[in-house]
Amino acid sequence: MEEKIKKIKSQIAEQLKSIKDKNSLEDVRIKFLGKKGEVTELLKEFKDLPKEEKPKFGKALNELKNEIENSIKERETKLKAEEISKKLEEEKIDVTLPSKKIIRGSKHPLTRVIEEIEDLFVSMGYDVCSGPELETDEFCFERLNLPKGHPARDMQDTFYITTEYLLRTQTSAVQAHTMMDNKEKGPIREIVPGKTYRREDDATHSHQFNQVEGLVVDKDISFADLKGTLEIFMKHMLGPNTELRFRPSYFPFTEPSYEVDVSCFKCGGKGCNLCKHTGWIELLGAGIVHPNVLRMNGYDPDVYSGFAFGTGLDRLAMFKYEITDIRLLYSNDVRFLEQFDRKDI
Ligand code: FA5
Repeated sequence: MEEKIKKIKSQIAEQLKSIKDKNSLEDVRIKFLGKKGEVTELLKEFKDLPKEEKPKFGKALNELKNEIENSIKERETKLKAEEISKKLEEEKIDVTLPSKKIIRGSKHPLTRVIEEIEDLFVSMGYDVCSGPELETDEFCFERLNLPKGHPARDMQDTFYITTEYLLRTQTSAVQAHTMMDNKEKGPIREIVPGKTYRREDDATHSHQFNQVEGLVVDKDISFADLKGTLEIFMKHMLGPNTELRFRPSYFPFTEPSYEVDVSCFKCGGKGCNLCKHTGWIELLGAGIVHPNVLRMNGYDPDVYSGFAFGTGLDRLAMFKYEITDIRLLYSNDVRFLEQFDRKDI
């Protein structure tokens, strides 16, 4: 019996050393302590021992059983610890590695230009207004002194939905809405940035583009007010040395009408590729609101006068950022959009 106990002790120590997982540990437990295990067999043999040997081997067997149970428990605890540290090792992250670069967007050049214009005019007491892009012939043309069949309609061909509904060709269409909606027929100071549409498509003309309209109606509004306002507007957008040149032109809704050129901000008026060596860049249409337009939209032209102007925002953005093809503004090419400063997002 003594020999057997010794042998089991050395066996168990040896076997527990090579245990790698819970299942093999359970196998060892069954091998020694299970129903037919080696220690259980010894306990059976114990019954047949002579009486005088029983106390000695009873104690030894009990000790053996406790020793095996403790060793298995100890091994189990170690296994668990090993498992945890293995898992931690696998999940280890190197916090010193550089992080993934977050790609931030940048504001579209048109958005920049629109926001810049809005901030300026709001600071001068103007409202920022909008109107429908799907417009009626009445508001886009008729109420702007362009009756059906008027030859000036040819300058602005558009997309007709029906004979009455069309995609507006100019933000001037909102002029009539504002005058009609103003029930008190009081003063108006508004700018209208928005999308406009024409049947055109090339490097400087797009079928969809953006304009900003300006309208002021009040008593005693004169050409001087228009000139001063446009000077502030253009100097703010293109630099303090910008000069303006008013050329007589024709728009049915203003009289007199002007096309307004700005001195080339790239060459300062000396002549360069941008201004086609003329020193001037054509940027705005403007004029004194035609009495017919005031009258048709509920204002008495003997009491009120006004000025209006309109400019293409795409063209303004193209000049400001030296963009050569208008289609780049609408092609959503990230390489193009990325070039604009991100500081002020
Ligand atoms: C007008 O649209 C007038 N409503 C402007 C106006 C307002 C005059 C108030 C008087 C009083 P015009 O057709 O010239 O005018 O267009 C104004 C600007 O829109 C042009 O100078 C140009 O910058 C821009 N524009 C016109 N067509 C296109 C197009 N297809 N693509 C891009 N920009 C365009």
